[in-house]
Amino acid sequence: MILYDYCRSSAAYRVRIALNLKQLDYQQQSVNLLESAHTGTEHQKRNTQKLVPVLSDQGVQLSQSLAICEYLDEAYPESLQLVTGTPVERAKIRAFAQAIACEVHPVNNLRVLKYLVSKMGADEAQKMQWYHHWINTTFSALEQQLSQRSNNSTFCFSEEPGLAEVCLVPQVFNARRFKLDMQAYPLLNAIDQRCQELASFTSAHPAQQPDS
Ligand SMILES: N[C@@H](CCC(=O)N[C@@H](CS)C(=O)NCC(=O)O)C(=O)O
Repeated sequence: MILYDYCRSSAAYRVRIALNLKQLDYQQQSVNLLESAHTGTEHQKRNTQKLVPVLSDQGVQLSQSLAICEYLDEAYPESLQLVTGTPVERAKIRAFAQAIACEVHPVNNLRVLKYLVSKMGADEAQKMQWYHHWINTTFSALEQQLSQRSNNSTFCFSEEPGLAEVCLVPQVFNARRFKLDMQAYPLLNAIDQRCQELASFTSAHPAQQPDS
């Protein structure tokens, strides 16, 4: 498997964690977003959306980090499953993951921030305000959701990390990078800290990547 990624891409960070949790071997090929390598013809052949990550497996190139994670669960069912439990439990895990991947991340993505500054005239303070607003909106909801859990599980929904943490940890990394105070979210923060004790997460960290 080849993962086309970039160290600070949080969507690629998700897939690195997923591959590590599932103990699947993969090679990495860097697509440098800061040098706009993702907009070049080579990467466009891999993904017409010109985004990372792309996972190449069995001769096929797959895009969209959540689709890739679900693919890995289906194609490699013998290794740890990222989405587990009853249909209701699985729906809750997916809802948590999608709250981050579909609500926060798209509006805080590099190209959106660039557009805000270059086309809408936002200054640095306004950009930060925008960034924090969208993280706070979803993190408040997720913190509240976790506080209402009937069990007090070690991770979001169970005793093992899975798709929820695959999405949470990179988003917390981004929040800290943009100087958001995580103290307002004690449950999310604690789960992030627990994940940071696991090799699957630490080796996926942006600072540990060959292109960092
Ligand atoms: N929904 C996509 C998002 C992919 C995405 O936005 N990737 C970012 C890096 S985290 C990217 O390639 N950004 C390039 C840009 O914004 O120009 C996924 O989950 O894979």
